[in-house]
Order: sequence, then structure tokens, then C-alpha cells
Amino acid sequence: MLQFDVVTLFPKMFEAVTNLGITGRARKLGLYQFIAWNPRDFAGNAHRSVDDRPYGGGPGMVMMAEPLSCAVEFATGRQRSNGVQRSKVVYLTPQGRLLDHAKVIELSQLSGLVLLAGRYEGIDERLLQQHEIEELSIGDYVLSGGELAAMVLMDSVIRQLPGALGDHESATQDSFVNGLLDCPHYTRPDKVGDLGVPAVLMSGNHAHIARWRLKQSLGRTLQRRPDLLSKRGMSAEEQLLLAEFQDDTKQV
Ligand code: 6GU
Repeated sequence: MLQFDVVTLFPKMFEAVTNLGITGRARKLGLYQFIAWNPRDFAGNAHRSVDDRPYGGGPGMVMMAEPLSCAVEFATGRQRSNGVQRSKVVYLTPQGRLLDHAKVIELSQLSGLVLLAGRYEGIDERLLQQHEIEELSIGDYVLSGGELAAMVLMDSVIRQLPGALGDHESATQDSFVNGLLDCPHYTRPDKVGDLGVPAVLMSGNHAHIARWRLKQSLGRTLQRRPDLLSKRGMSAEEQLLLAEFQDDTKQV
């Protein structure tokens, strides 16, 4: 079972992930365990403060190394006594490497993750020097704290755990699994206003349907995320399908 220990000033925020939906069900099935550690409980001073003004001046506050360090050590200690040989510690920060599907798969294969969610302007750099910590970001924009980023990471990792998804939620057809964006989807009724459903999806011909879906995936990826397509490359068959997609869309 994957162990998630999260160091956060707002443990309650994580109830959204741990109690609801696919990720809530996965926890109840025992696919992962979640524990939150509040650095305030490790603050040494009487006021239980966990932040202070930045050396050198400037706006905002910086999270102090000591309470965070204690919390991380308790978290890794707990994981060790629960059979985790080596916990990976991740600090969620806009300065980190971008989280992507490959990293999600890598993390889903570990047995212990300690997630550090910062608040304020950042954390004392010496914490990152004291511990082996991987810095990860979820995108090029700023959040008010690392909690939402940690929850994004948790959700994306948990859905990869064997048994997390039901048959009708298969992860193998998701976007990014084959390096492409997902194809368009349709369900009943067959008319929405004057909009119908592509005839091929009603044909019952599974080979044609699979071919159409791959063509749509290739076309959408070219239009919306050409960077993904150049990174991935295309087979001769796929190049043919993409040329067809461009022909199809020209006529509209
Ligand atoms: Cl990981 N943390 C914060 N505070 N903001 C972010 C982020 C993380 N990733 C993108 N923006």
C-alpha cells in the first residue's frame, strides 16, 4: 500500500481528495494510506509560529526550516516503521520541474511519498539542503500554497494504482498515455439541438471506430499541443491519418 504523508498547515483541505470520488474510494479500498502533519505542532516557540520575515528584507514571510524539518522526519520515520525502505520527499513549488505523465507513473510505483506543501513566499532554502527533496511544479502560474498542487499530484498518482479505477474508468485510454490528447466523446441522445453524432461511432465497426478515434487524437494534438507531437513522433500510418484529418477539416 502506498503511503502518503503530507506536511501542511491545512490538513483539512486534503479531505477533498481522501474522502471523495475515485480517490476516496481508493483509500477505503486500502490502496493507499494518508496522514497529515501540521508543522505548527513542531514549532518550538510559545507562539507556535512557523514563519518569519525574510533575511535581506522584502515582502511576505518565509516558512522556517526547523518545524518543517521535524515534520518531514516524523513522516519519514512513520513510513519506515510501516515498512517503507526509502521515502521520497517532494516539495511542491513553482520553481520545481513540471509534473507530467511519466513522473506520475514513476511516483505511483513507489511505496512512500512525503509531500511538503508550502505557504507564504517560500521555505527556508536550508531545508532543501538538509534533506534530499525533489521539487515539482504543476504549471506556470502561482497558487497561494502547495496544498492544491499536492492534491493534484495525489489524484494523478492514486488513479494509477492497480484497482483504483473501475472497468468503465480505464486509465489505459486516457489522454497522454500514448503521448496524445484524447479523442472527442459522445453519448445519448443522438441529437443535441441540431447536432448529431459522427456516423462512424454508430456503425458498430470497431476497427473503423478505433481508426477514427486515433485520427481525432492526432488532429487535436497537432492543433492544441504541437509540442507533444514533435516530442513523440509519428508512424507512417499515423502521418497518413493526420493528413486525412487535415483534409476532413478543410472541407468544413
Ligand atoms: Cl507546486 N505551488 C505553488 N504555490 N504554486 C504553484 C505550484 C506549486 N505549481 C504551480 N503553481
